[in-house]
Amino acid sequence: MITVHHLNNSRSQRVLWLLEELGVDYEVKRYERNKETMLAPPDLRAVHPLGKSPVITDGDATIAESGAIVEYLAKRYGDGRLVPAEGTPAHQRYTYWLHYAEGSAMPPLLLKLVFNRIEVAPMPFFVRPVARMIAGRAKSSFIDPQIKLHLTFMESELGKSAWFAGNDFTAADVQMSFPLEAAASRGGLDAGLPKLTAFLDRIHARPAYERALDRGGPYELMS
Ligand SMILES: N[C@@H](CCC(=O)N[C@@H](CS)C(=O)NCC(=O)O)C(=O)O
Repeated sequence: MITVHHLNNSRSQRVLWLLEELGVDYEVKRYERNKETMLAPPDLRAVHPLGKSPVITDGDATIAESGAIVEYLAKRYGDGRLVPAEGTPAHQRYTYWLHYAEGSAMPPLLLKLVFNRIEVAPMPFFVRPVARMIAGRAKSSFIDPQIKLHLTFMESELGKSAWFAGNDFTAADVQMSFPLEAAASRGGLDAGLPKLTAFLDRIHARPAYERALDRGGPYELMS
């Protein structure tokens, strides 16, 4: 039996979604973020030394890193579904997006989250204006332009085909959902990006996505 070690409001939601798309049985072990630090509880480190979510266990195997989990589940349980045929251009694109989501799209979105939090963090009143100025500069000079660059790129790619790897929905779309949901909650995903907005609407309407929300509990990404 597959166990998904699921942290609330986190990337592991997309693993639940993929399992629902594949129709595979699994159990969910829930972990709650620390309300102040937003970090995962220490017991997640008993599953994997980094203590991050998602991580899954399947028999004797423990698999961390969402791209690796998505690849593992699609290969092992997909029976050819949700992965384009090997050796095709669609498979090349599939591999690209599977890696791009965490390797390229997430870093500026994570920086945005960190600097947003710095702006509102409790600190001595005389430090606050300086901290806010530095955070504001980091966002306006680097982070926001990088996010825009990536969103514009993704928007143009979705102008070429209905889904990221081609005209069929694949596990790469599941992997790509998280950066787009993070962008939507952190600002930056607006009416000027209609293809990305439509992508989110389409995935949110999928019955498997809905079922995964029922299994995972509330899902509200930090802004
Ligand atoms: N690149 C990793 C990132 C894992 C990660 O940072 N997960 C976050 C949840 S979205 C986490 O566990 N945060 C809590 C913590 O770092 O303690 C992946 O895709 O699996």
